[in-house]
Amino acid sequence: MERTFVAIKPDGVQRKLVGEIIGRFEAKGFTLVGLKQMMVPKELAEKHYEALNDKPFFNGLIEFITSGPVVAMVWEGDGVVASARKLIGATNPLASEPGTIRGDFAVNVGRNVIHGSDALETAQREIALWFSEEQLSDWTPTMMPWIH
Ligand code: 3AN
Repeated sequence: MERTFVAIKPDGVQRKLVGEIIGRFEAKGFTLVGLKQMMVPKELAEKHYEALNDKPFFNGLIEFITSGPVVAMVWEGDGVVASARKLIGATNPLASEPGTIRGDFAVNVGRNVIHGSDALETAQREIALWFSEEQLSDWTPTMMPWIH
């Protein structure tokens, strides 16, 4: 089953958007298999964003992502990598459609609330970077007869 990595950035946590964002992924039908709030070590931030390390905004991005708690998640479901990107919206919130998370809650590309893996291989890399195997629950809602 497909999995993707999603992280609510420090601005999203500061603005109390955690419940709203988790609710959108649940309502869509995806399954939460990993969740933790953490202060991000600088080394992890630099590895996560290593593809952007030649960009002029790289240092500011690392400073921002390590400035407060991040809520890191792994979501599972059919087509979840591309679908999560749709739920999240375009990188620049001014270009994100209303109805998307960034379209509804953000205006600034440097404070765009949330990250989602951009492809299947990226998702696998990011999940392995942020989570250990034992931090992920291997489950499906339908395997639990006491609620279905
Ligand atoms: P996405 O997060 O939509 O995959 P990327 O991978 O191009 O977009 O950028 C990663 C992060 O870098 C963005 N979420 C954003 O926080 C930051 N970023 C991208 N472009 C800029 C920019 N022009 N100025 C400041 N920060 C940026």
